[in-house]
Amino acid sequence: MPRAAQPKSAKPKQAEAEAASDPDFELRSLQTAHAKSPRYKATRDELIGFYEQMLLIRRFEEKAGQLYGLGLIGGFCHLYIGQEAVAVGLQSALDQERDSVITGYRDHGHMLAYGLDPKIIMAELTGRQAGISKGKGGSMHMFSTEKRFYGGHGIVGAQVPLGAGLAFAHKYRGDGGVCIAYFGDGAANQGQVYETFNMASLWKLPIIFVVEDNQYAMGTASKRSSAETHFHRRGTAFRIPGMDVNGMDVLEVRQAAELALAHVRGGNGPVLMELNTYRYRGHSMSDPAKYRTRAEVDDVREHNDPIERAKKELIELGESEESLKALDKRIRGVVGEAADFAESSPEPELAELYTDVLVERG
Ligand SMILES: Cc1ncc(C[n+]2csc(CCOP(=O)(O)OP(=O)(O)O)c2C)c(N)n1
Ligand SMILES: [Mg+2]
Repeated sequence: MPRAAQPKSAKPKQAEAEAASDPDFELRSLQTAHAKSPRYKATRDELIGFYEQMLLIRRFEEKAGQLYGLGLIGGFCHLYIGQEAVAVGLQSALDQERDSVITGYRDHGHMLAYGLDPKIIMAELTGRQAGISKGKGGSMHMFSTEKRFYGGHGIVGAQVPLGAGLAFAHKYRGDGGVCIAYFGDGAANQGQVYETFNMASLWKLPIIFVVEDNQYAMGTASKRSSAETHFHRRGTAFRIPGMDVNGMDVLEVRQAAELALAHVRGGNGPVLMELNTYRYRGHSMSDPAKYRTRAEVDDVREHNDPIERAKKELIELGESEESLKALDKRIRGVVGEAADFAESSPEPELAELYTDVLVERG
């Protein structure tokens, strides 16, 4: 016997009424929606694209590590290995014509995920004229106004208020853009972050705050430094909705990014996303990594690697091991060419020392 037809609007109405009487509904709504449908339904081609970008970041970073060891890269160098799914999942959802991105010093992956040429990034790392910052910035100070990538910042947390400034500009100009401001679990304990949360929420700025929780700030585990390690809850006092996302699964990151972007583009103000991830290498190239065991790192590599996860899914979708091997070979070629380009490019002219420098007159 057919069941009595339910009036279609009954359930949503009830939910709406419940939501209206719950002052904190908005704060949880994105996380609730995310938990219901956490993974992006990618076509095989899309998943290959994500895989390729993550692999490019990994191979690029491995090469950067080698060049550093050979003395071809000087200064600080913070590698992104392990965190690839975060930048790729989030930035693949952006509209590159209008959105902007800002991050800290662990920035090579974000630039590659934005489609910037590996050659000019590697040339910057090796301090060459052809580098994206004319060889004067190095690893931590990469910048491209053309691509709306605003750095590359060495002062922990400084990019967060700057990101709010970028978001303010989007709103002021009415260009429809959204800013993604990335920062670490360590930076999340800074005062300026919360001053920014307040202003951004008060002014309903189009910004997504992304905490890349890679579980360590230099040698300190987040649980040793942070009273609240559920970073997505930290916007609650400023009425910023939070999302808790598996940063080791590119499809989950992409899906969460879409929800967050729709919320922000709808004029509802900021979202705070916690991306749970892990860095395999030391904090920087000069980190002896005595604060954790080899077994801990190996365990994540073996069971939770974002690239291996995507590869397994591609094979399940019918992609052959051979074609994935060929893809890896091609990416190694691209990275090799970037390294050759960087090594054979000239250093900046001495006159370059006097360009793009801010001098205050007394
Ligand atoms: C204001 C400031 N304080 C301290 C430092 C030194 N420092 C550089 S990186 C870092 C740790 C930051 O960790 P986190 O925010 O978790 O980012 P991650 O390195 O893990 O990406 C510290 C303390 C700095 N650069 N700036
Ligand atoms: Mg960290």
